[in-house]
Amino acid sequence: MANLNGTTSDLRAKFLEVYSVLKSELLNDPAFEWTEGSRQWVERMLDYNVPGGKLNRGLSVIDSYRLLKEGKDLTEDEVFLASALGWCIEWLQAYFLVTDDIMDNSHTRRGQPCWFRVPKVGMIAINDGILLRNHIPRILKKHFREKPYYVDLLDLFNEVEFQTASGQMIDLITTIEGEKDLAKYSLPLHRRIVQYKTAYYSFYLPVACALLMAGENLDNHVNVKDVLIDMGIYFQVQDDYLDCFGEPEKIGKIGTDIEDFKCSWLVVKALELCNEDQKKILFEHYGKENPADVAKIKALYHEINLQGAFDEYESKSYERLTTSIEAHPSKGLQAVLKSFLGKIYKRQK
Ligand code: GPP
Ligand code: MG
Ligand code: MG
Ligand code: MG
Repeated sequence: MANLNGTTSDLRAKFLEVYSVLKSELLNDPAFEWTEGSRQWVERMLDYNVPGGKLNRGLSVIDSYRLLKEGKDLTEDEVFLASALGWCIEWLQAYFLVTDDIMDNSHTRRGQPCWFRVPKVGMIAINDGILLRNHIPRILKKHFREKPYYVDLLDLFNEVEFQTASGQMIDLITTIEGEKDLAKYSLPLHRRIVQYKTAYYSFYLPVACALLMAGENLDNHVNVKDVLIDMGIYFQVQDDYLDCFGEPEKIGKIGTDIEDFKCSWLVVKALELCNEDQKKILFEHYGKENPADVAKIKALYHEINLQGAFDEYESKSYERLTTSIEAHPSKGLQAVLKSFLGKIYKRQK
């Protein structure tokens, strides 16, 4: 069998080829009577929203599957199927981001205007989000219908979507409580939000896909799941940090958490570190659209050295995660988890 495992850039190129295949299947889906206009719309919408990110979630399905096979070369067919599952996660992510940007009133994403801000798109973006979501079971049906793990795959995507939407719901309704009393924001509340809105779909889902493809029963991998959820929480704390302290050119988006009154890790930590006078500033200026209010909050964050608090959180998380990973009995799964952690530790985008 030819060596299909080559370099990372090879893998990326192969992965992108699979995107073209899946896109063209969707654009010729016999369940719909396509017109030139509708086909062009969907193609532009997909190219704008699906492939432009870091592709970490998608690529990690192939990576994880290969590590589970303990370095054995993957067949052409295995690479295609793992890539197709990786793309299902990227489609899910595109659906979440298109709709999240409307809900968060965001401006840019992946270095370009959010899809709903593109002229003539506007609220059509909501339906585009629904379409993106509907593409996933169509991809799965076309390529996995005959597999023994098909039902488990469908169930996995359904469960994870439910968890994410529930996390998004608490992310959104928490701001109503926060506006009444900012002091309600706490680390346990933050943890609950980010566990559901981010960790399941970003960290557990790629590995769970690889495990199902490898013929594993997910019920036997609860400890892997726990480590991945813990890693996903750390990843969203980084996202919260970068929302304020990241460079928009690097992260591809302009932060809106302060304006949106979000229960971000930063504001929770700030509540912990502020003296009474500083707390007054926080209560007065948090959650306001006005750039002068936002600037006051950012100045306060610098004053109390939130960056230092984050650095400490980051190294502690790294140590804790490394310890849990090394306690895992399977070397293959240790490698999967280590590779994930290596990709996100001290990330700047
Ligand atoms: C990240 O929150 C969480 C999501 C993108 C999940 C959205 C879920 C839906 C059901 C729509 P975020 O708002 O901090 O992300 P970002 O900073 O990328 O906007
Ligand atoms: Mg959001
Ligand atoms: Mg957002
Ligand atoms: Mg964010």
